[in-house]
Amino acid sequence: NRPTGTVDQPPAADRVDAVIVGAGLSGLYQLHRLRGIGLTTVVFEAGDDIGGTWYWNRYPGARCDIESMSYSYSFSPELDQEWEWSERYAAQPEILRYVHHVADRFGLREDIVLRTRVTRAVYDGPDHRWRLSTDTGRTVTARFVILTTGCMSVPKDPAIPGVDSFVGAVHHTARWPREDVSFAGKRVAVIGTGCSGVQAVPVIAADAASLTVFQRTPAYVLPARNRPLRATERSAFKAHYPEFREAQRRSRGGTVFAPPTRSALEADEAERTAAYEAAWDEGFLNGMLRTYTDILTDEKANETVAEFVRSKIRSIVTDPATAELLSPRTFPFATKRPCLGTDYYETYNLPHVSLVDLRTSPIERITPRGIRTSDGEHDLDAIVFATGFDALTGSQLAIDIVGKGGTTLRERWAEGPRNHLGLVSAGFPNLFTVLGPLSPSVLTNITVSLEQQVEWITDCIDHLLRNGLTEIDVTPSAEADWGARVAEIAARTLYPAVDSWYTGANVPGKPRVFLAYAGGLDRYREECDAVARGGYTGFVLS
Ligand code: N01
Repeated sequence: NRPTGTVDQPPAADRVDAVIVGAGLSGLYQLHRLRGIGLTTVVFEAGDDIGGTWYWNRYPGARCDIESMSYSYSFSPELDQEWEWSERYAAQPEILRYVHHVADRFGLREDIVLRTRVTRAVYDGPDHRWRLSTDTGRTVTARFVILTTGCMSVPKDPAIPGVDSFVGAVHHTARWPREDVSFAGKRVAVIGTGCSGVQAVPVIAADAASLTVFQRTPAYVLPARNRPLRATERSAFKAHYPEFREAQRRSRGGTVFAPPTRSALEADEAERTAAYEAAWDEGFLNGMLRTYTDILTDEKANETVAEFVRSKIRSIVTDPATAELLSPRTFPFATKRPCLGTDYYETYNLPHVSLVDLRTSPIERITPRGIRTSDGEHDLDAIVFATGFDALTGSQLAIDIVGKGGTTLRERWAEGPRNHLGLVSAGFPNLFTVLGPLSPSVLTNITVSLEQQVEWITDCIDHLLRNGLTEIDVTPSAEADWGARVAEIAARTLYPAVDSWYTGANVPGKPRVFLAYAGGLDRYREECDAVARGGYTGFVLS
């Protein structure tokens, strides 16, 4: 009982029902669901294997900061029962093995075309189809396009002069080679101290002859407390997996915990310290945020956590000057994503590890021998860039997308992204985005968010096909309302005032917009469901 309006063509054809761009966690699930409603679908993947984020980010120490039992698909109870996570926080190789297991188990590979980057997508109005071009010369037309291109998949150019002159090895954490990289006996630099740098630093330090960390802004790093999972623990968890998955779906951010009930400022110092100590010992990304209600909304409340973390840094790092340099003071706790680390601060006590403060000694250029700062030259054998991404909008704008009337997405988003529900932009019909801007995305456990969006998109396409409709577009007013709502919710928090990748401030020239929906995944899901139930309010179906 295939829905009406689908085209029965093999994926090698140049005419399919749907194209999915990107074979990471979102793309694979989107493929599975579109097959479920009978669509012929092809997935184009730029990399030479599937896995997306977990394919590219194979740097030393790469690990998820959401617990493995939570950071996984929930759509298949059988998958939940059969897969065995080995650690509390899974490392990149294990997550990639899981992705491959899912692709095999659900027979997804045959519709995935690797080593093929979608470069251009043009909407043919009269034909109601997208014409896609790729860097291999293959072209295809599709009724529907789903961009599962990742929220952090375009590495940011650190724009430091002289990189090409360096005679040693240069790596970016997000483009790590597949073959082993050994730093044994080498003098290594890491530039950047966000979550990637924080994970890489202790592991590289264990290998290298010397490690110099070039830091512009210190991060708040909480201990991960990673450990192996016991078989008894896993089976006890699995006995209640369905209820846990349901609780995840209903949660604010895709992780399950009891929400706080009091302001940090209502508690006295002893009570607060006890709460923060417990969170520190537990090792949870949201550990501190779940102590009190106002950590992300009140600067004074936030400062109590920030100072607690600084006190921990002072207690771990033996050199007081280094401890002070590592102490974040320029932005409130969690307004940039906090990091989970393993022995991060402890690493600075090692004799062969040093820290360069780029605020006082900026990099002037990279030279053939190393890195020259205003204080002199550091001789090096390898440089690791952990300098982040053009987040949330970068991967969509990397494709030359031309919508109705010849308008490009780059033009439409020149002042910042515009869409309805984070899903579709006006003038770009039948083009959906998963984990894109103005959706909960990066503020959540993305495995839960991506399932919610993929399921909504699939139901929407099914609705169109069953009703003999060809197009879903957005009214400009719905788009404007959604943008205003996302901004208004963000304005109630401390997020928008901070220079971060959440606000686009890390990429020179990028419009400054708070890029995620901060109202919670639970509320977002309700809004999306209400829109669908109401006959797709704000959208134009024809
Ligand atoms: O990138 P970032 P990331 N010269 O943008 C510095 C997720 N993630 O790859 O802050 C010198 O956070 C920059 O300094 P500043 C997670 O959501 C998750 O680390 O701009 N320094 C900053 O210190 C995370 O938030 C996991 O002053 C330069 C760093 O580089 C997101 O990915 C693991 C520079 C970039 O930090 C991004 O993390 C890893 C320059 N020219 C990542 N340019 C887990 O699940 C930038 N910097 C655990």
